[in-house]
Amino acid sequence: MKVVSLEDVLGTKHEVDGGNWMSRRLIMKDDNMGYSVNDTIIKAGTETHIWYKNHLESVYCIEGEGEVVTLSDNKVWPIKANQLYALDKNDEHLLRAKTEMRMICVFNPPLSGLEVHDEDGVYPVDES
Ligand code: 9YT
Repeated sequence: MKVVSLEDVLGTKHEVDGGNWMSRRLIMKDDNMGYSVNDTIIKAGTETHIWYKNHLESVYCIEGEGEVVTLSDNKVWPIKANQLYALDKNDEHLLRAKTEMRMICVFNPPLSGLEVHDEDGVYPVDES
């Protein structure tokens, strides 16, 4: 087994600055777990357009509050600490952070670890 500390990732290439968010990549594709795990900070007062067309993502909020708007139906989903949302339909959405939010993000298939969103809020397929 292995143990990964947040401190192992801070200041490395696996601490990825997405502008509205900082994603600390704890488990990645090369760990061969079949999923990846990030500890992500969403900056207070931001709105981020996200559309993971190539990935399923579960997001567990452990600090802060905000909301998700699913764009297929314009539904607003308030999210606060101790709640998880699952983008089980590759849902295109807006993520609005009312306060700073800390999220544990699990991706299937796993991220390689260096991804940032493209202009549509998408992560590319990792074909390596
Ligand atoms: C919660 C969320 O989707 N934030 C965007 C960053 C992404 N989850 C990541 O790579 O950690």
